[in-house]
Amino acid sequence: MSEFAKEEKALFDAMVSYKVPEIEKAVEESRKAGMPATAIIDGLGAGMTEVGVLFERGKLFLPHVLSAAAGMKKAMEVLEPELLTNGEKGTEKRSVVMGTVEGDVHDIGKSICSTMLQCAGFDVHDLGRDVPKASFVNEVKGGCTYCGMSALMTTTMTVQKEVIELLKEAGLRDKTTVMIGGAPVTQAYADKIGADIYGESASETVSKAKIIGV
Ligand code: B12
Repeated sequence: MSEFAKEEKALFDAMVSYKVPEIEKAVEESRKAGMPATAIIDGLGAGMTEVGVLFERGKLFLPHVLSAAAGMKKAMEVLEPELLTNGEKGTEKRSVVMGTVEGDVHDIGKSICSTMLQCAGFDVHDLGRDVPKASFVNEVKGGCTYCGMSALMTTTMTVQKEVIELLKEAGLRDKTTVMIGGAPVTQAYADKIGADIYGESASETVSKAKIIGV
């Protein structure tokens, strides 16, 4: 059992309550208990995933999801300075372009991954959401050696494959480590479209990016 099991549960429960003050309180309590910021983010992320499940089952509605997302955003704002000062300082920063693909506005999970990568010492160019395919390619041309794409819908995950094709056409595929993620994405899909890294969570993304990379 984790040293911070009590705090993990409190963070999870606060997210599921979708109430911003509850989320802020759980974050504050966890910090007081000495829980590392990355672990707090993982705890909140697990709660946000549960919010997604409850939404799908019709147990929560859109305003609840948006409120939970607002709580997550506030928590990230509070934790970010701590994460950045604790960040590992690599001798040479590896640049990553991150974005949610064209046609898709879901950006909570992508933003968590961006922050965690930044904290691990990567130079992150986060283009936001609904990012045109060409913008990923342009960032790679500009020097990013990692291309991270998030897709939360079965209708938009195909765009990840299309960007890989564009990278190939531009002769950049071999110079790029392609990372993909988002709820409908799987390792099998990553293998099928020829991505280098599949990240199920932000922490998994960071540990894989540290090992695998051009
Ligand atoms: C929150 C949410 C919204 C919010 C988004 C707010 C925001 N700023 O992001 C709002 C309300 C705006 C929204 C809108 C819509 N949504 Co919505 N939404 C969700 C919900 C409930 C949760 C998503 C989420 O934030 N999860 C929590 C985060 C922490 O998890 P995550 O994103 O998976 O990220 C983790 C990993 O996947 C990974 N990861 C993520 N990105 C990346 C990237 C890389 C490179 C790597 C390596 C790893 C990685 O690490 C992350 C951290 O651990 C999901 C349900 C679900 N189960 O996913 C539906 C869901 C994704 N939405 C859905 C739909 C249909 C829509 C709408 C079309 C609804 C509508 N009819 O208008 C619109 C989309 C419009 C558009 N063009 O994009 C469907 C998609 C169905 C499908 N086709 O596949 C879902 C599955 C709900 C459902 N069952 O119906 N939504």
